[in-house]
Amino acid sequence: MADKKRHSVPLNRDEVTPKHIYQNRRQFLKQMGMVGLGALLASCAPRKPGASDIPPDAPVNGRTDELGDALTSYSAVTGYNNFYEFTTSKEQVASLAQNFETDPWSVRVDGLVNHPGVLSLEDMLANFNQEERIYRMRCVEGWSMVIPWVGFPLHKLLAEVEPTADARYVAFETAVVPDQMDAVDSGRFPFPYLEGLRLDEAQHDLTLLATGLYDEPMPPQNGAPIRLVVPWKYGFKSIKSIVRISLVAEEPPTLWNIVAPQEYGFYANVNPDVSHPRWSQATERRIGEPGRRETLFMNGYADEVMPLYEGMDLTIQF
Ligand SMILES: Nc1nc2c(c(=O)[nH]1)N[C@H]1C(S)=C(S)[C@@H](COP(=O)(O)O)O[C@H]1N2
Ligand SMILES: [Mo]
Repeated sequence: MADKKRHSVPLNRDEVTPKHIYQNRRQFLKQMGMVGLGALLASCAPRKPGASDIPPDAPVNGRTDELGDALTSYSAVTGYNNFYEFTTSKEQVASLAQNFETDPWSVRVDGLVNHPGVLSLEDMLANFNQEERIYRMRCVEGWSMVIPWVGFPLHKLLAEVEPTADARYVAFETAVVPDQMDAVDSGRFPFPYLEGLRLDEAQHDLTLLATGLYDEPMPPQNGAPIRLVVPWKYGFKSIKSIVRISLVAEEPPTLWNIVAPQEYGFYANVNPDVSHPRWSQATERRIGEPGRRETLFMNGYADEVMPLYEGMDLTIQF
């Protein structure tokens, strides 16, 4: 691996698994899963087999989020996706993305930081303990899922690169690979997909860089090998297949805000009281459930995240 780019992040010895224990990423993630999820898994059934061995509608062992909502099935989480670089057809993302090349992968971290650098996926798996987070995901279109992610809080990475005093926002960018992503040259959207968070939102403990789901490495259709998950915001903020993270002083441009600023604000916090101009956001269709259910303010995370928005009018700064 002499040609692997070096990273500037100091290793935290307590969290490092020696690299010789893994032969490939899948195995390595499982190892990290064993480390990070050991206590949780000890009380569970035997570990899941490889993704391809999971029957389409395998029961999810009665596992739920903290509100008691059942996990969405693996087949739905990995078979109904938004990833417009491949297609706008949710059912076709999985097949069109299946050969997306994500190894090797690295993320450039730059801008207003004391320690800019290029982090390989292996660096991030080794340096940041991988943990499971079961989060609700609410798409702005009005459907939702409950997904058991594997990953690490973004604040750990930010702490390593040390934002400078001028840094106030974090900008994220998705890969653009025209020969592997059928729709990036269609002209319909101004790729690369861009997203952004205020620095304090990015540093919130709920904000995750996810490297897998259901104890498996991230499937391509879900944003392999590393994507953002911001569970109190509409799903479009949770940008996939990230290649660049930049600390900046001004609110960064975001794809959906560029395309339709009246419809998609920078904050995009889940809010049943603020309608999308073309539809109500009061209810949602939980994939796998009949009917609709009420959408929760801040997607049910208000207790944790409302301190971020003190003094803001969330109907204006939506
Ligand atoms: N790069 C990129 N990231 C993206 C999207 C996209 O089209 N491209 N779609 C977003 C939207 S609208 C949603 S709802 C979620 C869907 O994530 P999932 O397919 O893993 O459920 O990804 C978000 N991240
Ligand atoms: Mo979405």
